[in-house]
Amino acid sequence: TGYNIAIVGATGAVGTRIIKMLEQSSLPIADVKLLASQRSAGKVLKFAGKNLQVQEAVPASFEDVDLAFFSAGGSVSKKLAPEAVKRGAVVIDNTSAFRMDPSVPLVVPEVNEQALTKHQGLIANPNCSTIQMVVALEPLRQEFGLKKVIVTTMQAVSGAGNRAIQELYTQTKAVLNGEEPKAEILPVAGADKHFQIAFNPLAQIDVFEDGGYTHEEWKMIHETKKIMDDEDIQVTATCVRVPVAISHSESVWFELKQDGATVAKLQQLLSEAPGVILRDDPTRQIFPQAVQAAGQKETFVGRVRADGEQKNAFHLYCVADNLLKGAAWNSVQIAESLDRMNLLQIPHN
Ligand code: A2P
Ligand code: 11C
Repeated sequence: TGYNIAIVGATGAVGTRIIKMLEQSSLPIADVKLLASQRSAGKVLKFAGKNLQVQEAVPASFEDVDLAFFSAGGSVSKKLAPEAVKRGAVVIDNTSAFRMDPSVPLVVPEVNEQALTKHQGLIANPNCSTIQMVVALEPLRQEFGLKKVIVTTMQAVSGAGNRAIQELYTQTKAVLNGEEPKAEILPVAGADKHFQIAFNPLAQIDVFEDGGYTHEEWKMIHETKKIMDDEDIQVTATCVRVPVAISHSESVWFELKQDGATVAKLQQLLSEAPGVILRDDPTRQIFPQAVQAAGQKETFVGRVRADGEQKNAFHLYCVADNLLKGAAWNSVQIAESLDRMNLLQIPHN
């Protein structure tokens, strides 16, 4: 016995990794259905050694599905996730479509697994840059309380999908060959202007909102408060796209509520925290690196140090694979939590 599972966006940067994470998962699986757009219908992908044909995602695809992972963009989720729920599936949505809906739990299992108990068929997976930051901050918040966070991100192009990875490679080759690099996707697909990402960090991820913040920055601010269930945490963010294929890196300044924290105590808490690997030893040049985090499920944390000027304030640097902990692994981890907490329907025979 096991669950009938559907993956919407199975051909994408995140979808292909959901396939991998499910292959490695202890979740009981009866059947897997790979869904994408009409363009990919008929394409063959492997699941656990078996060839599976990709099908076009339509409402009827979700008949008999117990668990559906969505990672095909917000508009696809808005259209099809309610259709899946209507047909009895539990949806784990990796897009921003439903994240701020008060009836939808926004879950990072290391932080707020218990929020799953209130699910009504739909669960949202947070934005990749938010997830790794809250994994790193939660053990410190548990011990000392969290007052304020100022984060600057260095985000990999894979956050914008497979086509953005291709764009980085093609532009890099062009620049190295002395040719003019063509920009067609970043910073935001479909926007009026596109800019070179090769050898050129871009301080725009997603669209600009009122007040000069980008939507990515808005997500980090509001998702953090929702996941930590504390509207009083002060959060502000600057999100930057860098010419890296995989893994987001973040410089995080934070102020704790209570007195008494030391660098050694914070390092100890991080070394014992679920989902965290502490990589912090300046004497041996040890700190987290994007290339080392790529392909791993954990959040790597280092450079823990005191502000030096302000009491109870510290810095840390965290790095995680944006496609795994930032997306595919966090989603599959949510499914494992649901299964363990008996929050999914009885599996099919
Ligand atoms: P397809 O391969 O058919 O275009 P990425 O994040 O790497 O850009 O991937 C996006 C994923 O979302 C792909 O699997 C893509 O499928 C899927 N997708 C895009 N548009 C739709 C749609 N209208 N319906 C279903 N899946 C879609
Ligand atoms: C990026 N964080 O790096 C984005 C990708 O809200 O799920 C994920 C967007 C989201 O471009």
